[in-house]
Amino acid sequence: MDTEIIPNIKFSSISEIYPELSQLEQITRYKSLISSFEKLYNRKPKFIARSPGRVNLIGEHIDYAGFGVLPMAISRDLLIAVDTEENDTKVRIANVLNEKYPIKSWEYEGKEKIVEIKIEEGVCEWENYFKSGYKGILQHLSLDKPKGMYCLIDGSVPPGAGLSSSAAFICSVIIATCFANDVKLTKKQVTETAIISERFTGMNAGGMDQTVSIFSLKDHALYIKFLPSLTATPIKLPSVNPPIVFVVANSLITSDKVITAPTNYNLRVVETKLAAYHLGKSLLFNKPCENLKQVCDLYSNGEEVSIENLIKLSNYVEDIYKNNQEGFTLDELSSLLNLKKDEINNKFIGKFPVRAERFQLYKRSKHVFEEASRVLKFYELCLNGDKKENVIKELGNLMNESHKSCKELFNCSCDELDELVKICLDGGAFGSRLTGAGWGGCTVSLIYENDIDKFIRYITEKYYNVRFPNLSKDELENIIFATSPGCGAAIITDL
Ligand code: NG1
Ligand code: MG
Repeated sequence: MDTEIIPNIKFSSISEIYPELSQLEQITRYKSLISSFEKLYNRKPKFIARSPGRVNLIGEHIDYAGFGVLPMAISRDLLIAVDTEENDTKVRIANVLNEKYPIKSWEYEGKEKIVEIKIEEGVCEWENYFKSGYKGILQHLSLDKPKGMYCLIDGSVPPGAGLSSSAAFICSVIIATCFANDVKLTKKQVTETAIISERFTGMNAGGMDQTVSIFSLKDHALYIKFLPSLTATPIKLPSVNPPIVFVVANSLITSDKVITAPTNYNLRVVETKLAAYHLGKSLLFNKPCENLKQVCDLYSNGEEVSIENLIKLSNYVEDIYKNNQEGFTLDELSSLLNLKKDEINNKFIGKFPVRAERFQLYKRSKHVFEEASRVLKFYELCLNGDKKENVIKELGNLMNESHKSCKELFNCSCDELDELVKICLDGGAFGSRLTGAGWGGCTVSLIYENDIDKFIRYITEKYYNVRFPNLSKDELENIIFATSPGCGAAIITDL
């Protein structure tokens, strides 16, 4: 895993990337990207970088606490067609949807600064995603004179839908910049750079999305562990008869995570870390830990924490927060942790702003430990489930418990997602849950492959026709679709 590099794929073998059914459509898409590039820049692209989005099957909001997660890549991806320029260091970016995403360009500003990224609360310019990946990789490479680049982008991962369009974008930028400058990095180096880069957008992100975008193998989900160091293990889903499939359904509630981060995503990261510090402090007789990874360490010396120990941790959470399940104000935290308010700010909040009246330590840490144990159970079922009679039911139950916990303990669902999950279960899904950060975006449901059409018809009738009656058939195909596990990032050459 440490030495693998991003594969180079020839244009003629695009079939290595996409499922059989969509290959013709993809070839048309690539050809149209190339011809738009030629029209726009009056030159030919040298290569295309692509990285996929993902759907998380189970393990929500626990990657940044160091616990394992189990997502899979989807075939929807972000393409960047690139030509390089030896004579300057300027980057020009455009998007095939040029009305929504206007053309931008900037000069390389030297090894120290590289490029300026303006983060204002409430606005996130689209070029920030490009700049974040670009800055991250150039910081890593420290080149004297990066090549100028002409780039045209075409993304098919819906933004703000919990399918990780942001990581797909940033991973593509990183591999494109490496390839443009003749640098080879291992998949692990690219992933680690992408994780750091994404934080330049203002999100205190975990590492799931970048790992799955880079490491996925076709027909395999990915079991990702962060301890003792990042590992990504491809696994087959149980092969049962009739075969199973996952259906992604977009609630059409867009959650712009960068904008809502201070009260949502970044706040959850802070609450999770505060809980870890506090739990560590009490478990270790007053030697606090800085984050949940160290709470894992208490039981495991940096290895994966066993299900038994996760249960112990979860029981401990019940004990310690018996008298406070409603959360702590900053003043209360200050006396609980024996830290001054600005020490709390410096230690846990830092450069990612958060806003909260109360910090929920009980609910967040309980979710984290229980969700982590669900991931281990799901993984075990993928490894040995073929032989088990009730495997699909069991997988489904774990997904349902995960949704309930996201809703009630992590408070990252919303009414529309809850309604959609309920409709998916009424429509015959074995399990259904929100996927990704939540607060909007998509659900993922487990069904039999032969039921796809019937299932999609049911959801359309009960959810989309009621809430969004004017959607066309084409639009619906992008909103609700079945997916099989897709492959990871690639550079397509010989255009
Ligand atoms: P999305 O759905 O892409 O915002 C986010 C984080 C993940 C993970 C999930 C919740 C980023 C890039 N991704 O995903 O690391 O924490 O939420 O499980 O911030
Ligand atoms: Mg994202």
